[in-house]
Amino acid sequence: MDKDRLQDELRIFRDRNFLRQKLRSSLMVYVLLALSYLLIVILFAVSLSRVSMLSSQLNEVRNELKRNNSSKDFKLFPCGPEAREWEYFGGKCYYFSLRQTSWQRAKVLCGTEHSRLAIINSRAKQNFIMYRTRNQRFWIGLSDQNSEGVWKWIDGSDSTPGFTYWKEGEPNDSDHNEDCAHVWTYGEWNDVHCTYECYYICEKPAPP
Ligand SMILES: *[C@@H]1O[C@H](CO)[C@@H](O)[C@H](O)[C@H]1NC(C)=O
Ligand SMILES: *[C@@H]1O[C@H](CO)[C@@H](O)[C@H](O)[C@H]1NC(C)=O
Ligand SMILES: *[C@@H]1O[C@H](CO)[C@@H](O)[C@H](O)[C@H]1NC(C)=O
Ligand SMILES: [Ca+2]
Ligand SMILES: [Ca+2]
Repeated sequence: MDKDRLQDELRIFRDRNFLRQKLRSSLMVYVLLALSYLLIVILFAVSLSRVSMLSSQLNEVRNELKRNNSSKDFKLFPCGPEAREWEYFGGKCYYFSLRQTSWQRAKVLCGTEHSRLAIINSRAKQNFIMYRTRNQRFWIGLSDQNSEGVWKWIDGSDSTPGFTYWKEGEPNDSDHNEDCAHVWTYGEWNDVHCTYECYYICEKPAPP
């Protein structure tokens, strides 16, 4: 009887021990699983940050290339690489038209390009324009349409107190009907009918 009980207890003890061992080993497995999971997550995070670092570096190089390119372009084309028909002078950009039209139409056409007919208010600008126009007739932003004999620039400023470069004997208001000004031979200014058709010069500030 006693021996039986002893054996029983021994068996129970063994069972318990076996159970504990089983529990311990499965716990071990879980811990290992958790650890490997953690490792995978860490590896993934590290590789992700590597990739994003690489792509940001790539972006930087690309931006630098773009900057280099555009700065080179801006040295060659200060009015913008997309506006190569505009010529730079003294902080402004000038367009010398290839078509001839009336003064009024020229004014509108400059407006559609976010510019206005050129205002010549210095000898330097006059030199630049006369060199470029080579004795061809080009409208400038000067007229006496509002008040005969009172020549005003297109920005509303009076022309008389400032720089002028009229041809000798001009403005002569021929036929009492010459109210718009263009540059002519040697870049000198002349008044002519506003419906006369000639080239024109647009002017706008250079991009920053
Ligand atoms: C951009 O230009 C600078 C100097 O002009 C040069 O040092 C740099 O290497 C260039 N960068 C690239 C990406 O070409
Ligand atoms: C830089 O300019 C060169 C040629 O001028 C062109 O081939 C290249 O695609 C440009 N790069 C960028 C990033 O605009
Ligand atoms: C007046 O100016 C016009 C040009 O606009 C010219 O053809 C004409 O000969 C000039 N008239 C006189 C009298 O100078
Ligand atoms: Ca006139
Ligand atoms: Ca005239």
